[in-house]
Amino acid sequence: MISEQDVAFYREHGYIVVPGLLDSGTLSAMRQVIAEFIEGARGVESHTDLYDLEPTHRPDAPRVRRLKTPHLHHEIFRRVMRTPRMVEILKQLLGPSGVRLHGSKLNMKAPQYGSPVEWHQDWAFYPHTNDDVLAVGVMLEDAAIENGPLMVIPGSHKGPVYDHHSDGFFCGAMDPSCDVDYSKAVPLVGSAGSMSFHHVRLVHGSAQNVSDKSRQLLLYEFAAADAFPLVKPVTDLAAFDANLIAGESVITPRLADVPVRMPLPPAPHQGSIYENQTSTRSRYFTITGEAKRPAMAS
Ligand SMILES: O=C(O)CCC(=O)C(=O)O
Repeated sequence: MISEQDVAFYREHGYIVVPGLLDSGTLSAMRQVIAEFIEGARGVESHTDLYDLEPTHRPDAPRVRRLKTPHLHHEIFRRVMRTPRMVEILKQLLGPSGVRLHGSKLNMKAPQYGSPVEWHQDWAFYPHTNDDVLAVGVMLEDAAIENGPLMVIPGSHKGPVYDHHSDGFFCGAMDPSCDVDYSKAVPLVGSAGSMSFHHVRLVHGSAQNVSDKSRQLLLYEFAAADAFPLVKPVTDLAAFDANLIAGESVITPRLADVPVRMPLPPAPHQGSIYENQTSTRSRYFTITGEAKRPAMAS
């Protein structure tokens, strides 16, 4: 449980960081599993249902940018997704109807070349019937200012849904010249085992990792049980309900007066936010050094 002041902070600013939610045994077990997954990318030529690869990836020198939907690929991610202390916090933040997993991803930022993520709102990707929806960032390694932590614009979850289009197609990135004051960005830093919670409408992004320290961030997207997705409408209730981690099945979506801009027509480059964002016309974060050079043979 978090305090009433913490809940009020989340409502006001759109995020909160809670330290020490994951124990060191679980963290090291996850690191082992992840190392095996990364090694499994050896020989892989291009993106798959599991791997999103860095632009400098080579089959003989694997560079993995993301594990897609890790909870579908290993039991440990399904277990962590039900961490009791995290679920209690989700119930506090998402309200009484219950909590449902919407999706998961494990973003890796390897030293020197780990890719940036352009400013965006998750809401632009997956609007729901109400915005009691958030993402939990499980820090699997220390997140510090130098290794490309998630950064957020406090209070922006109360503002508009920004245009994430380029040349008439969704591109999953905001135009850096829009009216957001990026000087107000707050880095969500913490030691391994901490978790951040950020509102689905909060503007956020992160820079390339140019440090010598890796940054792995496991993201779970959770929605209130009565928030129904607008982009891929529910047709299989049993499959939908299988993702409930608290509460009961709901077939009466709660409709809130929320601004929605559909991610349509779809981005020309599919597969991940990194791929979607390749079609943006102007970038905020620079891509430098190692991330630009072809990978060296190991
Ligand atoms: O990994 C990061 O730093 C940003 C992740 C993010 O915002 C996303 O994948 O939607």
